[in-house]
Amino acid sequence: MIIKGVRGKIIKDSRKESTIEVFIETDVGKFSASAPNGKSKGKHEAKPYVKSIQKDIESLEKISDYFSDEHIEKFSDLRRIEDVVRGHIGANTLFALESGVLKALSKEQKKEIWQLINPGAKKFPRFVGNAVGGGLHSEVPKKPDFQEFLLIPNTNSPLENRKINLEAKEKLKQYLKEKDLKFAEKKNDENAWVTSLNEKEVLDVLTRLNIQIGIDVASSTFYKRKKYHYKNPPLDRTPEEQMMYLKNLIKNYSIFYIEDPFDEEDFESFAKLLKTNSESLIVGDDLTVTNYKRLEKAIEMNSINAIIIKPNQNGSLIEVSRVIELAKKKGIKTIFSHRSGETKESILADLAFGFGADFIKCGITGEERKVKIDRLVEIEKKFK
Ligand code: 2PG
Ligand code: MG
Repeated sequence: MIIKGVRGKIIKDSRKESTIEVFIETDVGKFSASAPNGKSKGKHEAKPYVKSIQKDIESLEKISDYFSDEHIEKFSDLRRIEDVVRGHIGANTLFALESGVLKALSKEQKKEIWQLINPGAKKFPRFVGNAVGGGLHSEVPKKPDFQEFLLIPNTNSPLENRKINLEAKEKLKQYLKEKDLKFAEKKNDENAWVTSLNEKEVLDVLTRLNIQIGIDVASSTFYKRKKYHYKNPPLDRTPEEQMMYLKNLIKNYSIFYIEDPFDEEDFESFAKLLKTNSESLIVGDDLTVTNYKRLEKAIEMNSINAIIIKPNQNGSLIEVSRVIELAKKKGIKTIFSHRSGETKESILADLAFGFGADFIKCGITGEERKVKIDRLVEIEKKFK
């Protein structure tokens, strides 16, 4: 497959913020793909754009002619694209570009995108669905300090996963109405329920559902000057107090999945928590930012037993595949994840399935989340 030209365009994500869509013209047709946008970003994530979206678009157009020298035949040939663009574009632009290239390749070779990664893929990821939200993703004055309350049905069937989470989210609406007098049926950035309850109260509500529970503490967003600053209710916790608090929550609510329980630099506290709570998933997101070196450090220090994979935290899909390979080799579970600002791009589902992810975190409702869930259901149908 030969790329004849490339260009970019600014589009709006689900939060109405600007992101990039990349268009490529090839000898087998025209394709496009877009990248999502994070809000509670890790400090060590790759930069989404070198200087700005507009500047990345201009750079893409300047190097557009250089792609035609490269014959792209398989997933690993993306390396050649990366050689051409190195230093010229940021992670979001690169991810959108490589996604477009995979779409073209899939058309040329009459294969599904996931087949380009692993033609023998057969394991479906379990869903991690954001049902109730707080933190940076919910713009109301009173809310839980934790960013996400997640439902993780215990099934590998996307069809069943989708059904269970949709029904659970409807039930939650009722339960929240009963418990939260301020509940207004509003949804946040990721289409999760907005509530004025605090995290303990939300967890009380969630336990009524009988589904495994996860939380994304996103704790770097409220860690300053060596303390975690809670607002609901107001209380500052030292890292030791944070440890005690989380251990109690894990025990009292049988929490199965805990993402970013400590600040993004605190590999040690992650390790202490994992030591006593290895039956739960201790998940790195801002800690590891889909970065090979940071995963190596987390492995060396025994900080995590699960890692969030967000392709646009890194940009390079070749690097993403190295990160996954290392995680798998070390028995670390992988969770492919959307961003809080999403687009109607469904490629995350193909990547998660192709790479044999253990979980996929892509919300429960909202058009931008639904396309990814539905794509997994579609892949599942082909196996029946
Ligand atoms: C997270 C993500 C997605 P953001 O923290 O896990 O849920 O949020 O995209 O804002 O970084
Ligand atoms: Mg996170």
